[in-house]
Amino acid sequence: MPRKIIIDTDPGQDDAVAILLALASPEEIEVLGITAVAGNVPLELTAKNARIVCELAGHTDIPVYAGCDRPLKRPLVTAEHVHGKTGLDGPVLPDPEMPLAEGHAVDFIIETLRAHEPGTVTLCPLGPLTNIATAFQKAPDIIDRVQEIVLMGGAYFEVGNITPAAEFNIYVDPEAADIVFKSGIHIVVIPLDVTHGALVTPHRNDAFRALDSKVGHAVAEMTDFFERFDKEKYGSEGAPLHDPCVTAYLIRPNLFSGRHINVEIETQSELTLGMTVADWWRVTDRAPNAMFIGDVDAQGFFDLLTERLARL
Ligand SMILES: [Ca+2]
Repeated sequence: MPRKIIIDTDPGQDDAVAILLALASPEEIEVLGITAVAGNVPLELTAKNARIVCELAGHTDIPVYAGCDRPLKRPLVTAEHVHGKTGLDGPVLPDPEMPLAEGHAVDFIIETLRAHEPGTVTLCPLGPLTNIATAFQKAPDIIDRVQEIVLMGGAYFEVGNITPAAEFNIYVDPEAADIVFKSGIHIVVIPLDVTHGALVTPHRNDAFRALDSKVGHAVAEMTDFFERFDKEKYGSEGAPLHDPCVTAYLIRPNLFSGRHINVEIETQSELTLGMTVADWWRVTDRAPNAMFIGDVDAQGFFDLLTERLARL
């Protein structure tokens, strides 16, 4: 039985690849819907980009909802410096024809969790956690119904990418992240420590291009685009592909390894706002609340990704 998921996302080229991987993997993943949130770019664009990606995958049947347009308590911080003005800079893709689904993303999350048997729906946040936290605040009864949360966010050894101390998704809405990490739900965290090991090397990007399909070319061009920024920033041989690690984890969890530890979110300090304070070395007696992933079989991940994208 495929796992039922809701993808909560702020596309973003890497979000796009994560969505494509999910839609290409119906044996393992059933996408109940996609909820857009403000993050890499403003909501209007993330809601549009999510539909562009569904159409690219030939999946206009997936409902896409627009959600929260700003963090719970703070002004929105965006990342056009990484993702470009549209959020999906790189390939030339047509504007979507499919409309947004009617209703608010938060209500879709609430109604979907209430409509399914408890413990059968997984949430996959790929952006700031605003939609998820808002749903938990509005309908606390759904918290116990969530099977698991598998999210991209945070960092321990790699520390920060938007500030020296914080990863972008958590930094943008630390109060929302705090609510999610304190929810008691089993959380799998895919931090920068992992994604910085999943670099799109020229050889790996050539493999996408060699698929010689609309999807293969689009993914290669997306990666070409944000690679420029990351290569310059990190001096690495390619850009990390963050969000697809979430959907890859759902398909092949044994590509990943980590530790069940306590993770708390800094919401007060100006200096370290949005830091994921991860007790990797278990130096406190704070109760574990997350499976914090520390390592990925990078080649296994790229082999899976290329094999699945070939299906679209
Ligand atoms: Ca994202």
